[in-house]
Amino acid sequence: MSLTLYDHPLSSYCWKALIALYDTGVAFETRVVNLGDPADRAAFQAVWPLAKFPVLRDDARGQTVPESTIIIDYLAQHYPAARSLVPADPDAARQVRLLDRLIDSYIHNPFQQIVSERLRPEGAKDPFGADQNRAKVREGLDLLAPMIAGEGWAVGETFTLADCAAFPALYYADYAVPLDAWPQLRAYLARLKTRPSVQRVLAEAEPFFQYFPLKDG
Ligand SMILES: N[C@@H](CCC(=O)N[C@@H](CS)C(=O)NCC(=O)O)C(=O)O
Repeated sequence: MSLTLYDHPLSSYCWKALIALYDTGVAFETRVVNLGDPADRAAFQAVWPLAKFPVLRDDARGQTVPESTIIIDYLAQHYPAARSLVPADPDAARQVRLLDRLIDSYIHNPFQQIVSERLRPEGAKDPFGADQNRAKVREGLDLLAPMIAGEGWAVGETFTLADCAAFPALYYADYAVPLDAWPQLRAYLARLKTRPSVQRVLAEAEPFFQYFPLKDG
């Protein structure tokens, strides 16, 4: 197998890459990384020093590709089945990439900080910081909502990188900042959940969900 994805089934950024792979049918195998195991962490650091997943290894092309957005861009460039994830039209591609950046920067990343705060040990909690990040997520949702006002996917009728980015960000953010105030995003999330690639990612994560720190609110 040429493609290996270093991942973890609960990792929101891995979901983004997995949705792209499942949706396009590009063949790959997964290498689940246990960052809590020093040997496994060291092995992963040898692949990518930051030890952040997902990372895609393409043995056929001799490439190691970190960062979820770059992985999807890479698949779209080099694997014909994945071409539609980034539109050929430059203006449409720019809109897809813009949404991807906005979603990651202003929803997904501050959400991650809320999770990090929850995982801090007693005595090192930072509820003020968590509230600030909740406010950032709200700002991100305010920004995104009018951009996803239609009935289709994030940019037109084709499922793209922007949709791969949107699902994990909205799904997880909903636990920290319920989407009820953004009905168009709630409806979009429901549409995303009908996608078989998304359903597969959710099913694979299910056994691990007990470890998600915000699952009980
Ligand atoms: N910008 C990166 C973010 C990757 C990231 O934050 N991954 C998280 C999992 S969702 C991770 O590896 N966390 C482990 C750690 O930070 O130690 C991407 O888009 O791939």
